[in-house]
Amino acid sequence: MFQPDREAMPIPALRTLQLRQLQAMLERQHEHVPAYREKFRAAGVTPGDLTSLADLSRFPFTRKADLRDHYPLGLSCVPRTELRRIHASSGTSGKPTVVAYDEHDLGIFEEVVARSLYAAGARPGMVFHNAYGYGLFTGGLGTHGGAARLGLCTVPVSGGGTERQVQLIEDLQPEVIACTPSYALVLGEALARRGLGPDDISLKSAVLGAEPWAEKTRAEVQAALGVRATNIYGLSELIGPGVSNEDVTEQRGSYLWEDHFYPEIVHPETGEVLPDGELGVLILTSMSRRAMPILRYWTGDITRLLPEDNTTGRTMRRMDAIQGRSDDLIILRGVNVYPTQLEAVLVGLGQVSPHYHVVLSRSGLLDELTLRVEAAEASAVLRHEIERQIKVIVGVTVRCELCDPGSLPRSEGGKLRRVTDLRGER
Ligand code: DLL
Repeated sequence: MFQPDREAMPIPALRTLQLRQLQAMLERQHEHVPAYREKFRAAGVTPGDLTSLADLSRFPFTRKADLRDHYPLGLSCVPRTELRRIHASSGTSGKPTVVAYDEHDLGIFEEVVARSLYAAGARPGMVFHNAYGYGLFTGGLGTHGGAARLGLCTVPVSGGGTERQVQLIEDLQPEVIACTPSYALVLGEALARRGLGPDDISLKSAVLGAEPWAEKTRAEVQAALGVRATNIYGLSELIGPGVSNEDVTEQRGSYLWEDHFYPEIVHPETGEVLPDGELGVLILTSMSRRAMPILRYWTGDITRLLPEDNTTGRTMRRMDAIQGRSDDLIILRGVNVYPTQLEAVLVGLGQVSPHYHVVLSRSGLLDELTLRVEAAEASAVLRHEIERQIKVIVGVTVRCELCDPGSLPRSEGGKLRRVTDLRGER
């Protein structure tokens, strides 16, 4: 599903479409969402002030905290009865961030994912091994909907159960696989253990995302699975996966579906809009969504918009791979974790001091999180209880290490770095 009328739209027409959609979105937010009305008032702007795309920089950012403050559906523009799906991702305070879709929004979600899968090399009639997690996470159901729209035959295997996944790849002969890049490496190893090389399986394309990854990983996945791998980017607040995707023939920069998501790059400290080509925080506006359009969302992801020298005929801009984050979000095997979620569990336990430190490392192919905590008594029971509660409450497996009181770093007035990342380049 290549949509030339959209993906190759002449730039002046694309800019006009964006402006019209942004104007309509601001009006709807102003009319239906008191929180946006208040944000506009505080910034001294009204929807009528947007007469050109450049005017958008006068409007306020939306941050994760705004979604949390108006949890669960305070930023929704439509009555509850019009909602057709709700997804959620983890938030800093333990409360998830909720995103709601109406019928129209689910149609957009399918369209942008179908476009992404097509760009990744998927074609109608192919079998699609979907190993993104199904459930509240947008990865599984999001790619599923797009695959149906494109005309793929989906195997909704979800995450985990590596041996079964390998068996299904052998038996059902999928041409396309979607999963996190780190899991693609795990699958590659599992295939090799069974004596299966890239020529023994049918896979041609891998659609990898939900966590940062580097060119080195691309080469490893391609060699292990015999695929061409492309980068899919997205986030729940905007829609889910399918905000952008690389083209399989180019593999350099993901096309941002600019008819639905308006991108800006801003300076991480001043918030000033930076020109194309410069690194900064990616800000995205989901212009066309009806139920919960988000204005200038501060993604925290550091990247740049690439100048338009592409070879595919698309007129939309590409974004570079994500270089890092401007906040303390940890992405552990595709799951978003904030250090404060771990802290909340420790505080709730009451038997340890609130001083803790997170060390991220790599064991073999998978990321590991070691949580170092100060405790007066180093008992194995306490250690296991912390690990168990974090698994149940936060949803990730961590290794806990108890240390002597006073031994962990303390803040020296500035921001305390709670996280040491030893994972290096992938
Ligand atoms: O991870 C949506 C998704 C699902 C994208 C499947 C791609 C594939 P969240 O759980 O809300 O949504 O996490 C969003 O994950 O702000 C980035 O920091 C990170 N992220 C997502 N895709 C990429 C990528 C999904 N391709 C957060 N490269 C984002 C680097 C990524 N980071």
